[in-house]
Amino acid sequence: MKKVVDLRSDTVTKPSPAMRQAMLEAEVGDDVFGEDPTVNHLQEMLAELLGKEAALFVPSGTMGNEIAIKCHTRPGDEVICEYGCHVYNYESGAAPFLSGVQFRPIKGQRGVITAAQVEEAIQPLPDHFPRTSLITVENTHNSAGGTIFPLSELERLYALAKQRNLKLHLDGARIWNAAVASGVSVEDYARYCDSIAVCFSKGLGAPVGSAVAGSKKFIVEAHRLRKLLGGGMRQAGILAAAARYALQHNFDRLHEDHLNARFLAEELCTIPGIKLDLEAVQTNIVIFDIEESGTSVQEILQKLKENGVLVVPFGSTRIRAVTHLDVNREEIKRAIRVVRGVLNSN
Ligand code: TLP
Repeated sequence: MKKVVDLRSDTVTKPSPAMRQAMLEAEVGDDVFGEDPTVNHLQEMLAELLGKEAALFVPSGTMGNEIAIKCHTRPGDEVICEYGCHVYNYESGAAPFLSGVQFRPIKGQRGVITAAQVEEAIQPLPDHFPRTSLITVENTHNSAGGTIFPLSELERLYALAKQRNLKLHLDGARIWNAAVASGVSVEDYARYCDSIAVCFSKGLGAPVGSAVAGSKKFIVEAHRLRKLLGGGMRQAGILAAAARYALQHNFDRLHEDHLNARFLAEELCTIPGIKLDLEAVQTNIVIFDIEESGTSVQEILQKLKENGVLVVPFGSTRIRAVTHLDVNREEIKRAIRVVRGVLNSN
């Protein structure tokens, strides 16, 4: 029985034997008391890597983003974001629920919103408008297909935020991919935001774990909110050890996933019935449209599954495939053969 090629997300990776060994050997303590040496070390490492004053280990990317939104806003405020972004679409409505804010989504170009667009979306001051207090940016942008937010535009956005007394939060769940693909350091990206959320459990391959980073003041409040949200973990060093291992060993290799995604995308383009924006394939995500095939997404997904390939639906006519460290080039080639076979059989 051949291994299933699981391209549903880079979240599906399993800890390698070496990562498990690092977890086994982790020194631990009670992290709610701030006494877990491995968590503390990871947080210090990360703050330094991102050039921020402090960082906090949290259970998930969603919690990291939501803590940041709650820190930077008051109920009734408005948050400017891009239409397809994660905080607006895929966090179960957490921001309105937990922080009492509403979103003002603006349509970006491959996930990128400009300072000019944001400036127009900032509410005027009179009392009957919601108060704009926060801008969120996603890098890489998941639903745009893993696209990179250009540093120059981020710099302009941050300058605008400062000028208008707004905060800027960066959802950097896949900032690692952006850095490897663009050659811009994570520190340079993080320079132009007040807070950043990063994930260890996506392309870096850790089983669990994310973090937020920012000023010391921000992290003191983030620490309180993590407890409030039920995210205070005890001997979390076992998880932090996996995250630390992921950062040390799986960061530089992300370019392999990018090459695999590029290869996959270029091959998918040659299959009749598939449409794909090759320019959007900048990191490890490939989104393709199957409308012209005359078959439904659900039918294709089912046939792919029967042939050992897993992907996820992304809207009514689109499918997303994500490359990661548990899928090699041979398996990508197998996935391409299966997709070709399924679409040709229609
Ligand atoms: N994204 C998941 C799904 O929720 C869509 C995936 O499979 O890609 N920010 C971004 C940009 C993300 O893509 C995700 C996860 C998160 C935040 C949330 O991370 P977790 O799942 O750890 O809460």
